[in-house]
Amino acid sequence: MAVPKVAAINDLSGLGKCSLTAAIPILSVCGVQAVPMPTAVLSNQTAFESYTGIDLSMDMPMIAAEWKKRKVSFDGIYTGYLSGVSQVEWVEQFMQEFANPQTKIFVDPVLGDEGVYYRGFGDEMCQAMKKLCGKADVITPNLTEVLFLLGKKAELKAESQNLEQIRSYAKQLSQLGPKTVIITGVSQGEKIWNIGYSAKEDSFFEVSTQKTGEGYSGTGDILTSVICGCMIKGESPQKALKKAAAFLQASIEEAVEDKTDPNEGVAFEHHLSLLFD
Ligand code: PXL
Repeated sequence: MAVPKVAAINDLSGLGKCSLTAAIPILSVCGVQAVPMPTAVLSNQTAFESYTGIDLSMDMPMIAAEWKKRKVSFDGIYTGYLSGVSQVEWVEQFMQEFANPQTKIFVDPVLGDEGVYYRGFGDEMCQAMKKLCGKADVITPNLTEVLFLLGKKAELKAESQNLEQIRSYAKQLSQLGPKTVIITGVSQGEKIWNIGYSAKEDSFFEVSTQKTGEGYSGTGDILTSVICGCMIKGESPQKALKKAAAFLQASIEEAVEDKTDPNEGVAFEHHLSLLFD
């Protein structure tokens, strides 16, 4: 079987082990070719106290035009951090142009965390992202992103919401269009839950892991990258989520042991072998 190709539309951050620096090795180890479309090149992810970077919005159409000439066909399109509304809108056009009926579309609607938007994002970005979610087969928001996308108060703490409530959010989000919604990293007591909903089967699937350490950079990107890699290989969302959560837990545990600065991300490099078949 030929190596499947996934267009990975995300930023390239030097430090922080997020976005493309997580997606490329993870897709590779899953046996999937990452074809990166860098949305921006940054010194480090934006939660560090400062960063510098170059936005690639002007270059992305030129990259896509070259890909068009090569008649590339993608088995998947995977989007993560987009630098603003115009990039989100451009990505929608990219999907129209490059997706065929077999292409699986994964949208990680990167908007914020811990009840607040990431730097530079707000309601306009949320509305654009909501539209992009409508084009996806699979979306993987965290709880803050879920609340923004549903127009609710994002400062609502996960702890104050029961799992039944969060399951109903997953179902509501599927009405935007995606067949599978996976709400990631929901903290409840000593556990972290990932809650999936399959619209086709009208059923939920969930994986919980032990809570360890603080919120680390890139954990959402790692989870979505594993889910994307596994599902492109034909695995079910349920099996993909199980693998992703186990991989993430091992990577987080090592970062906790190493007392890693949460902005630096987790020790996923040492656990990539968990993703081999
Ligand atoms: O992991 C999400 C993410 C991706 N890319 C950049 C970020 C963040 C979160 O802060 O800053 C550049």
